Amino acid sequence: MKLLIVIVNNDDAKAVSKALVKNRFYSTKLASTGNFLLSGNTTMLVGCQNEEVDKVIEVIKSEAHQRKKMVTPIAGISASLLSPSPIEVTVGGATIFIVDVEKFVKI
Ligand code: 2BA
Repeated sequence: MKLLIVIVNNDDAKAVSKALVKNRFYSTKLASTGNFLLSGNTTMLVGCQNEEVDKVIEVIKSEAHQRKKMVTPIAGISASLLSPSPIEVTVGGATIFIVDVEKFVKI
């Protein structure tokens, strides 16, 4: 079994959630904050069988699209390290960590 830790932009979170449910995958959503932009994103925990990992990634990919955005670092670490001028960052898409699950129980 695998656990996918999926970080998606809040703009894509609803569509990704719906697509996961539609494809019968179980998931848990956590409100999270990106440390660079300090803007809200959504972290999803998706537990699935090893052979389902590619399908989960495909479902996420179909709903989370990368796009470029100009942002001005105004707060937090990025603001103190970078110039105050707007910078281009890639937002959207998904960042996915895939980890082995040693044991899974539901009681
Ligand atoms: P944030 O940390 O707010 O980062 C938002 C976007 O800003 C990133 O998009 C990337 O395009 C840019 N960025 C982040 N750190 C940067 C840096 N040190 N220098 C220049 N540009 C930087 P994504 O890479 O798509 O990441 C989206 C969100 O996924 C991140 O939000 C963070 O919450 C999470 N994330 C991405 N990579 C991670 C990692 N290796 N570990 C933990 N969380 C990660």
